[in-house]
This record gives sequence, C-alpha cells and structure tokens, in this order.
Amino acid sequence: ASGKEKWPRGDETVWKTNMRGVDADIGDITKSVVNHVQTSLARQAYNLDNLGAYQAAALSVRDNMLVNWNETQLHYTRKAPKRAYYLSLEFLMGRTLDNALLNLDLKSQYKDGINQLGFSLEDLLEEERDAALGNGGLGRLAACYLDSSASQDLPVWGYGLRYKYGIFQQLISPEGNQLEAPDPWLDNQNPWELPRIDVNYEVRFYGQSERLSEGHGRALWTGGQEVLAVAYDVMIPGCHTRNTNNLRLWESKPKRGFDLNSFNAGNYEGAVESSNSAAAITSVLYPNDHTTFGKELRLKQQYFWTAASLADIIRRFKNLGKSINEFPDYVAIQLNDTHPTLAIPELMRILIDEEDLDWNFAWQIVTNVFFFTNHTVLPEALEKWPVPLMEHILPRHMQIIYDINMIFLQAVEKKFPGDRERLARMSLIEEGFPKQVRMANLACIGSRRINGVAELHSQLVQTTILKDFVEFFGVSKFGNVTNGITPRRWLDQCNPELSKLISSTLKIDKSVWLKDLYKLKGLVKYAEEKGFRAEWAAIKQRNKERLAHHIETTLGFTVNTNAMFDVQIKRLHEYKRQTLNILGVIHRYLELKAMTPAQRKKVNPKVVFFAGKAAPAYYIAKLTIRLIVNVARVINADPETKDYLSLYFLPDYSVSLAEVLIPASDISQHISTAGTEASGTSNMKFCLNGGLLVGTVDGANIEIAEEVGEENVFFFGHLTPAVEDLRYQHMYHPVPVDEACPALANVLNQISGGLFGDGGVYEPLVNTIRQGDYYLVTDDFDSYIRALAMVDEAYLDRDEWVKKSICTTANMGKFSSDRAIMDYAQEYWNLEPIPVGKD
Ligand code: F58
Repeated sequence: ASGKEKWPRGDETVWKTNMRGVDADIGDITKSVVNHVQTSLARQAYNLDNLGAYQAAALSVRDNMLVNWNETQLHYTRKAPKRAYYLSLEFLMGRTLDNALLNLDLKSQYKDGINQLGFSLEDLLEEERDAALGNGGLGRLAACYLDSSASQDLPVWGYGLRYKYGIFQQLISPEGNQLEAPDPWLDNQNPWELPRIDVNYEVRFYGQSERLSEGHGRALWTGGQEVLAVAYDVMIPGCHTRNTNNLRLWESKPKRGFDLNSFNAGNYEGAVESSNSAAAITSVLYPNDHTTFGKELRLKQQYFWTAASLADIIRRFKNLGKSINEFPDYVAIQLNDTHPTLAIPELMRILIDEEDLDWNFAWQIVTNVFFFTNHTVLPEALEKWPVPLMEHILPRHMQIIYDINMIFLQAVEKKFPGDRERLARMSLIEEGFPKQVRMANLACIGSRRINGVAELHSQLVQTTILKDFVEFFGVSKFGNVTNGITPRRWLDQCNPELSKLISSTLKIDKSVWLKDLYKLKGLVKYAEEKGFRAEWAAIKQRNKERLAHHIETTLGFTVNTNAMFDVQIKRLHEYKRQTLNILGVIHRYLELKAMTPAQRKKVNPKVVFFAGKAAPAYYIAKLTIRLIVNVARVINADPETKDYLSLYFLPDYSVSLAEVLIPASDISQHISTAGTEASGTSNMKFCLNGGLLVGTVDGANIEIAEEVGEENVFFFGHLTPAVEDLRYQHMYHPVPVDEACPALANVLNQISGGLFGDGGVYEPLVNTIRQGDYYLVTDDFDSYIRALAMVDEAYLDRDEWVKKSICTTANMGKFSSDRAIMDYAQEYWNLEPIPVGKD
C-alpha cells in the first residue's frame, strides 16, 4: 500500500458501527450461535449434537474475542511500547471456552442462551478437548503467565509450536501398566486458533557455512533443507479488560508441496520424503520430563521455533522504523528454560550476517534482549547437544558458539588468571566423546538476567550449577521470581461455589479480588464465624461429591465421600517420591489389618488419589504406577479395611482432571527430596482451594508456609543441607533398610513377598530403595509417617481443620501469577501496562 491511501477504505462510520462483537444480550447470543450452526458448521437444528453445539458456541465466543484482539493489536501498534515475548516449547492450556466466558464476563448470558437452544452449557464445556501442548509444571506455568499478562494489560506475546499431537494419552492395562496412545487433539477442528497462511518464514537446516572475513565477521550459510514456518494465532483474553494478547504457534510445512528438483529427476519417493520430513518437525511434543534426549528432531524443533519467532519479532520491530541499536529498548525475550537458547546465536547470526553489524555491537544488543529462567537443578535435566550434531544441522550457529566461547573464556582467564579448572567448568563446550554444547552456560552468558522459580531454588542455582557465573558476573545478574498460578482458572473457574462465597463474604466483586489476590486476607476474620465455617465446609463436601460423581461416571467406582481426600497429582518421577506415598499407604493398610474392628472404628477414613503420567521410557516410574494400581486392587477389595482406606489411580491426568480434583482435596502431597523440586505450582492450587499440604521443606512449599503460617502446613523430612551428607553415607557407609527403618523394611518385604501380585515384578523398584536410595526414601520414611499421623489427628477436630483451611486460602495472595508477571515486567523486562480503551 502506498503511504497516501486512506484507512479504512470507504465510509469510516459504516466500518465503525459494524465493528463489534456479540452483544451481551441473550437474543444476540442465540442469534450468533444459530448463525454459526448454519453457516460455519453447515448444520441444522435437527441433527445438532453436543459437539456441534459446543463448536457453534465456541465460534460465537471467538467472534467476541476477535474484536478485542484486533483492537488490542492495533492499540499496541499505535502506541509502539516495549514488548515482551515469552518463548516456551510448551503451553499447557487445557480447555478454553469456560475460561474465555469468565474472562469476558459473559458466562451467565451464554448459559441462558444455550439453555434457550435446548442444550446445557455444562455439557457443552465437557465436549472440548484439552490443548495439552506440554508435559507438566513448566508448560502450565507458561499458560498461567499468558493469562496474567493479558489480565494486567501487558504487551506480551507467547511463541511456541503447534504440535499435531500433544502429550500422549495414558491408558492403564489390566495388569497396571501404562500404555501410550497418540493425542490427536486437532481431529475435530480447533475453533480457538486462526491460521495465518500469509505469516510465514523460511527456516534453513544443514548446508554449509563459509566465513567471508577474518575474525568474527560475516559468513554465508547456504544449501541444506529449507522448511516453511506458518503461524497459527491463539487469542488470550484478559480478565475483565479488553486487552487480548496473542499466542503464536508455528507449524512446519515443506517449502513447496514436494521437492521440485527431485521430482523432475524422476525421484518421486525422494520428493515425497522431503515433504514428510518438513511436516515431521512439529508433529509431536516430546514427552520426556527432566531428562535430555540428544535427538536430532528435538534440536530441529528448537531451531525451527526460535528462528521463526525471531524473524517475526524482528519484522515487527522493523515496522517501527527504528534503528537496530534500539532493539533492546523495544524488545525483551524471556527464555523458558534452555529450550530456546539457540535464539542467542540465531540473533547473533542475523545481526552479523544479515544486518552487517560488528561482533561487539551485536553482542551488546543480544545480551540486553534475552532473559533466562531456570526450572531445575537436577543434573540429568541440563540440556547438552553433541557438537557433531550441531555442526551438521546448524553449521553457522556452531561457528558462532565457538566464537562466543573463545571471547568469553578470554575474559574469564583475565579475571581468574591460570585457573584451568574454572575455564573447563565455564566453557560452552564440555570435553568428551563427543564434545557437547552446554545450553545452560550459553543461556547464562547471553542473557541480561537469570532467575530461578522459588527462593530456595534460586539460591541453589546460584550456589551450585551457576556458581562460577555468579563469581564472574556478580550476583546482581541473578534473581528470583517465585512462580504463581492464575486465580481465574484455579479458583473462579474450577471452584465457582467457593468463588461466590468469597465475593459475598468480602462484599467485593470477584473482578476486583481476582486481580488483587491479597484481598483474600479479609477472609481471616471469618474463620472465627461458625456459620461461615459451615458454608466453607459444605462447599468442600460438594466438591468431593462432584469428584466422586466424575469417577463414578468415567471409571465406575463408588468413592466414599465421608472420608478425607488425600491427593498426589503430578508427573511420575523418583525425585517427586510417589514411592514414599504408596509405601506409606501400604504401611497404613498393614496397620489397619493388625487392628481389631473396634480399634479400626476410631481411625480417620481416608481415600488416596494418584494421577500422573510417566515418560514412556522411564521404567521405574512406570513400575511405580503398576504398584499403585495393584495395591489399589488389593486394598479396595478388602472388606475389613475398605471403609477406612481406599486408593485410586486416575488415568490420563490432564488440566481438566486437575480442575475437578484440586477443589475436592482435604490434603495434598508435595514430598520431593529436599532441594529437588524447583518450585511446584500445584501446591499453590491446592492451598488456594483450601486444601492443606503435607510436604517437605522444598521449593515453594517453604514460601507457602511463610505466608499461611507453619501451623497450617504439615512439614516433614530432612532439609536440603543434609541431603548431600546422607547420599555420601549411603554410598560409603550403607546401612541395610531393616536396620535403618524397620517399618519401611516390613512394607518392602510385603511387596517382595507377593501381597500385591508377583513380588518379583517390583524388585527393580524396591531395589532403588534397598540399594543406593538416591532420593532418601529410607531417611524420610519415619518422619513422613509421623506427619500423616498429625494430619489424621488434626482432621479429627473438624472445626480447627476448617479454620486452617480458611486461613490457608486467605493467605495465598502472593501466589497469583499476576504478582509473578508484574515482577518480570518491572524487574526484568522494563515493561508497562498498555490498557486498551482507557485513553
Ligand atoms: C518444573 N519443570 C519444575 N520441566 O519441576 C517445577 O518445580 C516448577 O514448578 C515448574 O517447572 C515451573 O517452574 C518442568 O515442568 C519440564 O517439564 C521439562 C520439559 C522438557 C524437558 C525437561 C523437563
């Protein structure tokens, strides 16, 4: 378009009067839904099922969001503020419809409208498939941060991949084995995404890189494979604001439908193969959790996504007409873990090879744009890529990494002359066969600031994996942003009754306290009111019945809702110690068996729930699931004990399942070996919903206890400083379990003895404890059992328990992701809210 053209074309008032969403009145809503049934779906009232009605309702709500989305993007473009980009390989969004209705404040109107059309909104909500483009905490955190960015009017976009298959579906075989099935979440159309065929970038792999000058100058990267990245946009509505942000997901496509050259040469198969390999890049989310893969396709995913995202960010920046040295004044890029670290050498490549900047100038820009969040200190989770693989796939980036490394190590040598070991530790290249690129080191030296995700974790980052870097750069480059969760989804949406009670008690509209969660403090005084406690307890009870109903209809089990609900839901991992929990359950079962009926009657009845997926290749984690399922089979069938203790493993854990489980929990377990769980975020969700914690002194558990009071948290176990010593003792002065912890030995012997089916099956799992016991199950077992006994005792005094529950919710203000995202905006990105329609 020439600069002289007038926008909009035609009559501006005609445009403006017609640019609006669906009105909030019921007539307009039903009209819009019916219209989508007829035109978008080409269906009729006569054959419309729940799925069709859901799709039409979703499209109608989408129309509304689109108006806000367009307005927001125009507003950001006009104001040209600094923007932040959240680069995450995972966005675990869950369902969208309910969340969108609540954020737009249209839920009751749609409920009525849908009713008039003969459907129930509750049923339609159940038709939506989860968008499960993530493994666990890291991916769900990204989703919460998008919600908070939009709700706080911050100009933040997310960038990720549009995987054709999200996290696998978990099936449990009759023997208790986890089986994995693909998750074809896009099969029945996704109303929440907008394909942007016109927004696409070419991304190169392989080929040759030829240096064009001496030193660290330009190079020419040619040849290899070129793949197209196509944008799909997902609207992110803020809560009670018109600001609607964007999550841009990339899909890979072959540059042409097939490779013309090979096609002409008569190589049809080769041509088809090249198109296949382009599409393969975004076909599946890697399901691993806390282990590195070293897989070629994973590296291609990482580069494909960072290259497309950076190209898009730079194109948007260039539209501002600013000079490139102002880039850091307009752009902040947050690296969610090391997965997008290739963005650092990629930006260097663009600035040097394409923008023709000199090295120092380019490095100055790069190190002012990037910010890096670390999510784990587990050594097996630190990403390293083999140098030969990097050289093959990204020859130019490998040159740049070597250049960065050389210059960096010269600076280290200057500051710490002659310290060869320090140089070896800090090098971007780990010596070995093969040599490997250390991504955390690269992310650290290429970023302006680095943070961990809870106080303890951030301290551990600074004193362990990045200690040398703190000594080199100084401590001010390192910080902490304790994780948070969005109270919209994790209270208002998943626990509507509690949300209502809070609003009516505080006499504050939810639109206010949901965006200023410290307001919950006002609930503390009501803990002393009997009537309020009764209402609070009744809501918990109804949430337990809602969960029981869900289990009854999906799995066919009848759950005892008069029992305490004890929940552990998270990825299966040795460090999270689901083993400790299940061994504790067996211990409780054995104790019950040893009691007389009269003694049993005094026991606090309990139902234990587990849910979570194991990485498909993680043998011990899968064996833990098998043990849980088989313990459940035995315990639930025992007539002597089943009224006092029952156990369920709920298959296929998801965001949606969490939304039913969390509001129903009386107590939840966060029992990682001290120092291993960076933060945890479900701990926050349970407490926000009035569930209490039993946990170790680890991650965000510590800060939760600081806020809600230690008297309201059941802590147990060894502390972080003891862990190293204990492991040392296990290695060099091992004590048999029978001596170290007889109660645990008894439990292990029952497993091996076949109480839960062939004991031999579980030997590899039992041996992780009998030999080595890296995660210190033996050391913490007695203290764990004592903590559970204190939970039982506290639960017997129901009045006191409900007070604890109320005080816990009331003091969770700190853990809103709004607080966390504002912390990033202010202390890291230097970003300001840009509210739409307020000026
Ligand atoms: C989690 N990490 C931490 N990683 O374990 C948890 O403590 C923290 O609360 C959460 O991040 C948010 O900060 C995590 O979920 C992954 O799932 C990675 C996926 C990709 C491979 C490596 C693990």
